Amino acid sequence: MTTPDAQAPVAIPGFTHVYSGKVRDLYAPDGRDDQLLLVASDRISAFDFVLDPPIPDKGEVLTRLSLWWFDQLADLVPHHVVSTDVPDVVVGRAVLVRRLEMVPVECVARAHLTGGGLREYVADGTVSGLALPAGLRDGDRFAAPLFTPSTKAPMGEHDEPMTYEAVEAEVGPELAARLRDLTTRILARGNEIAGERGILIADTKVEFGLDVDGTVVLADEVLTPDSSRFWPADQWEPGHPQPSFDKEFVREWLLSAESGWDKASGEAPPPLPADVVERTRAKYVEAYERLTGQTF
Ligand code: PZK
Repeated sequence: MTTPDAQAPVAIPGFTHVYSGKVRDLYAPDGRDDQLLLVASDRISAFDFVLDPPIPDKGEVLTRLSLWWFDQLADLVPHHVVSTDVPDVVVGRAVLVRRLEMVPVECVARAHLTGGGLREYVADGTVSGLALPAGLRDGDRFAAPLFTPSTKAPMGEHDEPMTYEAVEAEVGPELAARLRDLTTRILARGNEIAGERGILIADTKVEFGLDVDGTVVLADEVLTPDSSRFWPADQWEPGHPQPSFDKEFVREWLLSAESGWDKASGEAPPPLPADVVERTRAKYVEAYERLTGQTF
């Protein structure tokens, strides 16, 4: 007998489940092919594992944050949201969206040097093939956000960095230039706003689609802690890895002796203790409230 999955996608009347990522689920409305229902679960991932238990309200916090950002970005780019009038079982954590032809490139922008960008810089002195000055440290800010696209790998595999020329070859030079311009502007705008509220957005991944007349539309979720690295501005100190705004307690506990987990074992991590779950929930709510100025 197998253990029932407490975090499996729910049945939604009038919709058919079509796909699940680590933390989100996608449904199609029965009888129409021009829309999708995007559901943010309370699942959380760390070190490439989906953890147990879920973080209460995470899906709703991230959905509301993403909706708020779409509005902040509306003068830069149209977005895919049609309605938040969704079935009761997913109310608050789902949006009905326009079904688009998705652009087959992960559009990443980096405002700070860290993660995969840092690894390339240390190896080659470049980020996404662009030569950078010597002596940059983990966490340093670039003069302007860099476009560092990657391939869309199937789930379970890792996205691979793509050069800008590879994006041009994939989608054509005109669309490639539009994706670069939009992705870097979205992060620049995000940081203008977040900076005033004590949060740095080190990098972000956005997805675009094309509507029926070829207009580039911002899809998926935008500028959430799941799609971006949020750092507390008051603790920013280049030269070492920065504390993660949302998953700091999760990662710290998993790597501590207390969890009994060995990251190198390949085994699934143990269930998170209640206080780690509660403190993590509080960080998502804090990010939402600081950014939007609204009470969750
Ligand atoms: C689409 N994803 C990723 C997101 C998942 C998977 N507006 C759209 N039109 C067509 N396709 C997509 C979107 C959007 N957004 C997004 N895959 C397809 C994804 C959430 C949950 F399981």
